[in-house]
Amino acid sequence: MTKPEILQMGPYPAWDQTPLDAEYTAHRYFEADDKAAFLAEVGPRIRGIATRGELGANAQIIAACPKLEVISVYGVGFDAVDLDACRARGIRVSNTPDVLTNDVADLGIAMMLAQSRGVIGAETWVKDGSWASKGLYPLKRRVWGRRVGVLGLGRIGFEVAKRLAGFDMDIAYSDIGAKDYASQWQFIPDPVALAQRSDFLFVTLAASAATRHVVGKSVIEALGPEGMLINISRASNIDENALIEALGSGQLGAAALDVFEGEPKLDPRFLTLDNVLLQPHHASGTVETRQAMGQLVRDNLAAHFAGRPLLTPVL
Ligand code: 8YV
Repeated sequence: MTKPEILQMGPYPAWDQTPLDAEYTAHRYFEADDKAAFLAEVGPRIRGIATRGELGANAQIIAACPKLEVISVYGVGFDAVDLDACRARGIRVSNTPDVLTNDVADLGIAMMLAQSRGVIGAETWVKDGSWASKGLYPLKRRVWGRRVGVLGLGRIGFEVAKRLAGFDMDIAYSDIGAKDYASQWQFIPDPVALAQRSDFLFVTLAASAATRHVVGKSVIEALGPEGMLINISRASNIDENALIEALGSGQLGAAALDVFEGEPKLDPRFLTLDNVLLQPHHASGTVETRQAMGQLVRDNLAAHFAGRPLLTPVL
């Protein structure tokens, strides 16, 4: 039997690539120099797309694949997939929820701790000889017991909040409605009010057109000069320009970010700020989670091509 032809939007580890290539003829979009010519050539034969959370599949790519049946996303976020285009053509879409939740939450906590306690600067202090030449490392701010807001109490936000409870933090959250599984935490519907009462604000919202820049100037200013913003969701949830300006002027105390507009080419102003911790979008980046994500990407494709329901459908 001939293998179904799929479009592959980005690289996968070898442990995923080998089994993928065994089942499909994977056309590597990310390796094509002339993407338009590449799409014009292979697009008409494509039945599936294997993509990644941050790469998705836009309307132009979907339109170039008239026989497209399924898009399998390696990631929980599907904001980069044009769902309207998929709906219009009955294209099925899957993602990889659950398997990455705990690792993403872990990194968010690590970022908060690292930034608040100055872990990165402290290591430099040791390695560059400052400890010996200048003496004690400057004092940093406590984490435990302080007030924290979680913006978006979905799977990841819930796991973040659970971990924060272990630090005896005073936890509140915003979401579109109060969650029946979160009665132990204060529900504050308005993100500005949440930021106002928070020392730390985690952004754990699933991104969509509706959540774009939900963290804007007013939320950032409400968090204030002593506050810290931690983003492990998508850059589009935050007005990045307002964030950079507030970090530069001191209107916001600090930030810890795993996601950026236009990543991996981030706004160069980030590199000049000393009150921001920058991470290379790796919150789900453990061997264990990435293996589970890759398996789920293939399992969803296999289910589709065997005529079975998707395991983790988005559409
Ligand atoms: C991945 C992600 O880093 O789950 C998501 O939505 O963005 C991340 O888990 C990414 O999809 C891997 O390319």
